[in-house]
Amino acid sequence: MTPALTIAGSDPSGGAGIQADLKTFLQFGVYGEAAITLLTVQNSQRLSSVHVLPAELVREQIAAVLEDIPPKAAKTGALGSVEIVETIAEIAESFAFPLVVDPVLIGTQGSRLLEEDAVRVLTGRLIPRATVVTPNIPEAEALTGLRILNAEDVRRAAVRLHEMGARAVIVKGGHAEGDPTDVLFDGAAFHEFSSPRVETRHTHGTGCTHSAALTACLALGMSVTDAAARAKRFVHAAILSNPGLGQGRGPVNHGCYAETL
Ligand code: PXL
Repeated sequence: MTPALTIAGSDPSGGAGIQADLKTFLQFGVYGEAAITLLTVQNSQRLSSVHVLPAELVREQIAAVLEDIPPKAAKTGALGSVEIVETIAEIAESFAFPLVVDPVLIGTQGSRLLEEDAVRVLTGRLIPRATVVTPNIPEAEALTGLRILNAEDVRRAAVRLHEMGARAVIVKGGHAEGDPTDVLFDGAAFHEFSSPRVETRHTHGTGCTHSAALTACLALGMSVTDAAARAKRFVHAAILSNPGLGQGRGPVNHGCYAETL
């Protein structure tokens, strides 16, 4: 089995964070490893608290994994603090495998999952280490300072994030109007991946599920373009077949692999 590592926060309701990542990895036949950065207390209706772990503990978890079962790809999700972002940026210099940076700033419930000051460290230190960075539109705006109102703005933000040092950028289109289009820029060309919009409130964990599927595909040796197409199809199927759980913004179906073949 091919191992992959997630460095992310815990969502006890199972929709987002490491829980979403591990379920998604397994769907691709990938062996999941998880270094935890923070604990949230949340369900589909509310997020009541966030408890960020000491950066040293995050460093030790990653070191333990790397020395024994080194992954073929890794992803980062919610990172919590400046110190954790700095620690991962430092360790990532020696990663011999692709790194997906999902620049989680604010959770589905509107709470900050990364200190405001950490945005500067994320753009200055971690994004330059990313094989792929996967912002949604609000995250792309926060990271670049650009307003994104149309398709041209999306491309401009993708170019800006590439200039910051990410080898490739996927700006996810779910927050725009109409059918969502993900835009991939790899420094040479733009690629677009579209799917029909699904009208549902059950979208909790879409971002995590997307970056986990992307990471699994990279771990399996796919190109970034193929992995981006696959991750897009997986998230669409996961939303479409959501299990209808929860009284608020319920989770997607992480077990939808068969529907994407
Ligand atoms: O979707 C971003 C995200 C990441 N990580 C954790 C989360 C969320 C959203 O709620 O809870 C732990």
